[in-house]
Amino acid sequence: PLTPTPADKFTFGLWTVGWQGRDPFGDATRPALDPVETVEKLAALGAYGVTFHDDDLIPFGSSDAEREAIVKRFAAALESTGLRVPMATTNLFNHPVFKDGAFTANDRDVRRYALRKTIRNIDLAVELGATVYVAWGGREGAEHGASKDVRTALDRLKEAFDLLGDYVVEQGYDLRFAIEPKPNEPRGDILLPTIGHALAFIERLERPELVGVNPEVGHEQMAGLNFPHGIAQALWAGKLFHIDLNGQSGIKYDQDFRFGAGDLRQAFWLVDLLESAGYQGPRHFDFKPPRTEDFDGVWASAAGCMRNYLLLKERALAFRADPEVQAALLAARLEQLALPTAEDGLAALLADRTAFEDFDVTTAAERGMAFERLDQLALEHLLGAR
Ligand code: GLT
Ligand code: MN
Ligand code: MN
Ligand code: MN
Repeated sequence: PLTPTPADKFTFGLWTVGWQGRDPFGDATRPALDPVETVEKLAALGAYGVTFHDDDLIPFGSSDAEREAIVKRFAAALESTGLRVPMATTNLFNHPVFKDGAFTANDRDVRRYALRKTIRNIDLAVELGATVYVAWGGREGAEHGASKDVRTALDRLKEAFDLLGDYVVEQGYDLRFAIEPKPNEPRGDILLPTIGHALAFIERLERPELVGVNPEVGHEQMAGLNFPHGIAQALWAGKLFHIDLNGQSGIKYDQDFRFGAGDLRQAFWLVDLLESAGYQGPRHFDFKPPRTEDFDGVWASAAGCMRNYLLLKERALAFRADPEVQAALLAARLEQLALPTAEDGLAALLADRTAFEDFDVTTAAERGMAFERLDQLALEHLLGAR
C-alpha cells in the first residue's frame, strides 16, 4: 500500500520536477528536463498523470511547425506510458509582457493577448484529455496604491472568466476552471488572495458552475490560514475541482517543499479530510525540489511526495479505525454537532423553556470537551506510536 500506483491518482506539473532552481538570488543549478523524459520517469515512479503550462511543453515563441512536432512527440509518450493529462494551465506570468498582470493588466491589448494565449492552450488541453483548467493569477495584483483600481480589475477578471466560459460552452468542451489563490509573490499583493476570496468571486460569475478552486497548501499557509479548514469549506461549497499539494513552514516566502515537509500536522488532517470526504480528483503535487539537488534528488523528492501521502493516508485510516479514537470522538460529542440545532422549528425553539429559561448554564459551562485526549490519540497515530 505504500507503493504508488495510478489508482492513487498522483499527478505532477512539468514545471515541478523540471524547475531548474532559478531564484531571485541565484542562477539555475540544474539543466532543463525533456518533457518526454519526465513523462517516462513519472510513469516509472507510479504516477497517474502529468500537467503543464503551455510554455512548459512548447517553448514561448515556437513556430507552428515546431509546436506540432512537440505535441506529437509528447502525445506519443503519453500513449506509450499510459500517463494522463487531467489538467493544464497557462503561463501568464513569465514573459515581461505580463509584468502588470494578464486578465487584469491595465493595458487592454495585453488583456486581449492573455485571453487568446489561454484559449489556444485550452484547445490543446482538451485535445490531450484534460477536464480541469487551472488559473493561477500570479501577476494579477499590485505593489502600489492608485496603480490598480481593484474593483475595476475584478470587473476585468470576471469578464475574462465569463469569456472563457462562453468559449468552452460554445466548443462543447467538458472542461471546468479552477482558480488558484495566493496572497503574494510575485506581486506585492495578488487579487483573490485566499480560498475564501476566490469562492466569493466565483459566485459573481455568469457561469459559477463552471468555476471552482485549486487551493495550494503553501499559499494558504503563507497567509497564516489553516489549509484543511479552507479545503473543508471548498468541499462544502462543492468547489474543490483540483488541489496543489506541497509543504510550507509558516508565514514566509512560497517554499514549495515536497508534500509532507513543512507543517506535518496540517498535512495529516488534510489527507484525513480528502480521504474521508471521498475526494475523487487528482492528488496533484506542485512542489519545487530544492536547488541543492541533482536529478537523483529531484526524483527522490517526487517519490517522497507520493510516499508521504500514502503514509499519512495509512495513519489517518488507522486513526479513524481505532476503537479508542471512536470512544474519544463520542466523548468530544462530534455526534451532537451533526444534529440540527432546531429541527423542531423556530416556534418550538421559542416555546422550549429548557432551551433558555430553565437551561442550567452553570452545569453546561462546567462540562469538559475532552479534546486533548482526542488530539493526543491523533498525534500518537501520526508519530507511529499506535
Ligand atoms: C507557478 C505557481 C504555482 C501554480 C502554477 C500554475 S505555476 O509555479 O507558483 O503555484 O500552481 O500556474
Ligand atoms: Mn507555491
Ligand atoms: Mn508554485
Ligand atoms: Mn500551485
